[in-house]
Amino acid sequence: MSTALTPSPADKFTFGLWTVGWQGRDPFGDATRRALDPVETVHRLAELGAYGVTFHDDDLIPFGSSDAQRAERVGRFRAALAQTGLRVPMATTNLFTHPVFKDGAFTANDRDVRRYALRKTIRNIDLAVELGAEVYVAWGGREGAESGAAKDVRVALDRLKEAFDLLGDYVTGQGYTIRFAIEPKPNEPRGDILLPTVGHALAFIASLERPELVGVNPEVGHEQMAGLNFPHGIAQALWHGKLFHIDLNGQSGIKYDQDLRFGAGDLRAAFWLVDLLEAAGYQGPRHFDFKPPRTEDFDGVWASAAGCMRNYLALREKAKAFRACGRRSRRRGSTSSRRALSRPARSPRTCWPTAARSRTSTSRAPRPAAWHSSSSTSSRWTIFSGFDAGPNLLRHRPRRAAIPCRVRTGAAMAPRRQGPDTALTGLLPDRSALYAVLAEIEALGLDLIELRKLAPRQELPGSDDNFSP
Ligand code: 3MF
Ligand code: MG
Ligand code: MG
Repeated sequence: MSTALTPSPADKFTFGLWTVGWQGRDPFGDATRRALDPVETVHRLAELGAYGVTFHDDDLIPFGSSDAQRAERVGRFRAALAQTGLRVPMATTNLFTHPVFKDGAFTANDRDVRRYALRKTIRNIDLAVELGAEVYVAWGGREGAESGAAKDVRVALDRLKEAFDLLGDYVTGQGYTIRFAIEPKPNEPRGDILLPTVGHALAFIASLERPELVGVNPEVGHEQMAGLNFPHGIAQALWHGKLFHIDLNGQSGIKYDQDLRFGAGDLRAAFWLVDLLEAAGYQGPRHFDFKPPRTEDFDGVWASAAGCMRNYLALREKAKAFRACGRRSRRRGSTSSRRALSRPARSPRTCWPTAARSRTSTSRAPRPAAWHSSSSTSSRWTIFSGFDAGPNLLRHRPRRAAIPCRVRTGAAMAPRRQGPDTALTGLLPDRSALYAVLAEIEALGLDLIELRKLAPRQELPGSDDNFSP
């Protein structure tokens, strides 16, 4: 098999315990497969070349377990992770299976249920952080209604906001760096679910007390169930700097949530999705939330998990070939290239507003999915970039003492002193290179304050007049 199609941990493929562990139960039929031991899952996924595994609290620790049973289950899981090197980049809460959540969890009309849902979530956040998770997904499958009289939607949204504000206070108070990702879904199991699409979730997040802690975890099939264009939703999430995580699977049009393996269903949308994620420099896990068909035995389960990864890699190869083809046509003078499309309408000096002047304007700057501003940053950065082979400047002004410049991206940016600042200059050949630099800044825990594009061959800004810290 071609190595390009052989998954390795560097590809960052992850699977939920509940995916390969799905026993085939559906609204009309019982289980067709036995339960899988999470330890077995960890070993099998590692053998297949996955990077990590994710879980709902109840996937790992069956609901109602005693403290001793809990400790034993977590201990065995931890040991399997240590043996295989598999990571746990994300965890989530099951707030939908137990009958207590029949009317919702964070938005249940019964206050005791809301309080219990928060307690259950907080308990699992503690475990997620212990296991090294960076993202905590929240899918509100029961937050909805079948009847207009059953829920006051505006009050329910108040309750949802209260829940995320409280969870944000909790993780901040604990000193955790974990961030939340809301997973939208239009319906199923409720007739209508709150925050049904990526767009609804993005608008909701802006109303929170700590919006920087919350992003989205869109799922292919969930948007496609509503007939929406998934890559467009992802592009907008990236544009807002809110793609904290992603659920990959397949769906054949507007019907129930099929959770097919990735690449099945709308293959064309899957291609554009992979092309987008790769071009945007998305750094997060490629997480599969799929269901192996209930007609399959365990050979089929693992074959379909392998198929998800192989399909992603095949589409990644196709996207590379497609982009290489674009580069060749650009050399022949075509204007229908990504570069041409990314050329702003406004003049180059003003195309991305200065974040330092208006904090909200940072939302307009392209950034890697993992980028977010952090209050614990030690330095502030300015980046000037000219994709059109013009000069580029990445300028860094330490708030306190100067820190060594450690940004070493393929873009080969050279540090040089400019008065009190350290500037990095170099050519960024394209947006991907810029995203790589931004990702590195993110990895260093620094705060981006300005992103500005220069005109081709425009002089590098030499004076502080061009620099607005
Ligand atoms: C339902 C889902 C969920 C979420 C999961 C993670 C059971 O359609 O997609 O899977 O992804 O709860 O938050
Ligand atoms: Mg689904
Ligand atoms: Mg999902």
